[in-house]
This record gives sequence, structure tokens and C-alpha cells, in this order.
Amino acid sequence: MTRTALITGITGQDGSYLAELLLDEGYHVFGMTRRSSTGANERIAHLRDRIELVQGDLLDQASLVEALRTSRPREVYNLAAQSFVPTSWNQPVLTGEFTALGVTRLLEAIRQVDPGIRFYQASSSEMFGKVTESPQHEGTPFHPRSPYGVAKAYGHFLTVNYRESYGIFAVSGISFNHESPRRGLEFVTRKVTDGAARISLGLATQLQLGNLEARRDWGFAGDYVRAMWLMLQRDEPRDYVIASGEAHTVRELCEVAFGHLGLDQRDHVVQDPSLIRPAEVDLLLGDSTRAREELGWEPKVGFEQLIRMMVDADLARMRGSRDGDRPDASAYAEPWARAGAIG
Ligand code: F7E
Repeated sequence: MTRTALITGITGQDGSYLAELLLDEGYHVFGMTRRSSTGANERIAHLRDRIELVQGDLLDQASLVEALRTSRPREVYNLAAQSFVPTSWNQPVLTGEFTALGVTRLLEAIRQVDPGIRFYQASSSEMFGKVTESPQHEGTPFHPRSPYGVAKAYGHFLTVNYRESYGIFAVSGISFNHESPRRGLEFVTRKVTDGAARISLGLATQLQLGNLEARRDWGFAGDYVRAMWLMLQRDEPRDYVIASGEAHTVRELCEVAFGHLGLDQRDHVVQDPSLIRPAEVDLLLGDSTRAREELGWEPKVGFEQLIRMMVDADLARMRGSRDGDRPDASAYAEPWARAGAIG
């Protein structure tokens, strides 16, 4: 019998990779999308004839019930959120509505339509925030440092609570930063790989960044969606940390990206104080022993390989556009990568 899954946030980076994985596994894939006048569906354009889209919005309870009734999924992956940390200071209430209360609405809809649905909540290492120990694992206390981190902590605990209260197969995957050529341009990895490629082509000379000393545990999004899927295939629901187990500074990220193009980041990267966050997460480093042992999961793409892959993709995209009519590569920045996307 064909298994059916519903993905919220299917137009985002993770949604598109997860849809590919589930299609490969033989699933019937539904994606929930919000109505928008621009319809930013580029990341799933290549899948459009293989997936079904249903309209729904995490802000609208009735639309979630309807999306579940239409798709009748066995598994629901909640990947939708306001996911950009700096925006969460400008729009803290909206962030809470999508990223925190949206989880309640979706779980309530599941309870109403079919409590047998298996539910994956995309939780975040941002919940650890000002870390009390390193590396961070499933038992490490949370101290979120942004309205986004706080909202994710709510979503995490609500997922645990609905499992404990109602016996729903609901799991929280605590993913550390995960990147790819499909990452939005506002996130630091993609900003750096895009900036380095642009500079190497003579389209820019400088790249303005915030805190270069922040350390993150960066992995490849394509590896992380496999862990999400594996979590819902277990006999018992349990929460897992998904991480590479390696931390690098933003400066090191710049060194790898610029170095791959034969450039020295010191000649191009400048610090812009306006990009420093009101409260920073200085270090995130994950311990995914539980996922490795119980799910048999391990990441396949390492940090340097990931960054080089992203630089190559940005360069290819810009070269492709340069060979065309338009001389300005920025005109070809993929629309989803323009700042402000939710997903
Ligand atoms: O920042 C520093 C910045 O925006 C990483 C989201 O997917 O992962 C992501 O959240 C670090 C921070 O990701 C710039 O201060 C320096 O320390 O790429 P980011 P994030 O905030 O860690 C977690 C796991 C999520 O759940 C989130 O949804 O890089 N940084 N200069 C900069 N960051 C940005 N964006 N831009 C800069 O110019």
C-alpha cells in the first residue's frame, strides 16, 4: 500500500529535499503551501508533476484540518516556520504565531482528523542558545537567545506533551544548522558562498558580515532530511539531535569559500556592526550519538565539501546568467534566495 506524507514548508530548503527522498521511497507526497501572489515554488519546480499541493496556513486552524482531510497522510512533517533568527526580533509575535502556536494548531488538527498520524516537528539547536555544556545532546538544558529560539522551544515541548498526553506518535528532531545550494541567501553560509562567487567574477569587491567568531555545527540538508524520515519509521517515538559533530567559525567558513576560488577572505570580508545580533549564540556543537546508534544515521557530506559544493553551485548559476543576455548576475539570484522568505 502506498504510504502518504504531508510536508508543511515544502517550498523551503528542507521541504524540497524531503519531498525528493519520500518520492524515492515510493510515497505519495502532499505539500502544504500558503497562498501568495508571487508563489515562490522554485525549489520544487522539478517535482511539480510528482507531488500534490494543498493550500493551508499554520495561522489558520480550519485550513489545517482541511489539508489533513484532503491528503489523509500517514506521516506529517512540520517544516514550516518563520526560520530566520534576525527577523524574529523585528517580528516576534508573527514568529510566535508560525513557529510556536502553529505547532499547536497542527497537532490539534491531527487529533481531530486522525490521531494515528505520525508527526515530525523540526526543532532547532537554537533552543540550546547560551549553552551550558558542549557538545549539546538531547538532555542538554535549553537557554534560547532569540524569539525564534523561544518559539522553537515551545514547539518542542508541545510535541513532547502531545505524545505524553494523547499517545500521538510525535517526535522532535533537534537539527543543528544544515545548508545546501538551496539555502536562502540571508543565511550566513549561502551569503558567503554567493558573495565569494560574485567577487571572483568581478561583480563585487566586498562582503559585509556580522560576528565572524560565532561557531556553528554545519551539515548538509540532504543528509538531515533522511534522519527526519528515519525518526518516523521507528517502533517508538523518541527525540533526536541531528548534527555533524564539528564546529567551525564564520571566519573559517569564509576561508574555505574564498580559498576554493583562490581568494583570500581578508581582502574582501568586512564587519558591519549593524549585522551583530541583540543576543548571540556563540557556539553550537551537536552530539548525535543517539541518532547514529538508534537510527543508523550518519552524515555523508563534510563541512568543506559542503561549502565547496555551494560555491560551485553559485558560480555555475552566475556564469550561466552571464553567458545569457543579462550581464548582472544578481538578476539571476534564485527568487527563493531573496531575503525574507518564510520556510
Ligand atoms: O547565522 C553569524 C550569525 O543566520 C549563523 C536557521 O536555519 O540554524 C539557522 O540559524 C551565524 C550566527 O543561522 C552574518 O550571527 C555573521 O551566529 O546562518 P545563520 P542561525 O541563526 O544559526 C538554526 C539551527 C535554525 O534553526 C535557524 O532556522 O552566523 N553571522 N555574519 C551571520 N549570519 C547571517 N545570517 N548574516 C551575516 O551577515
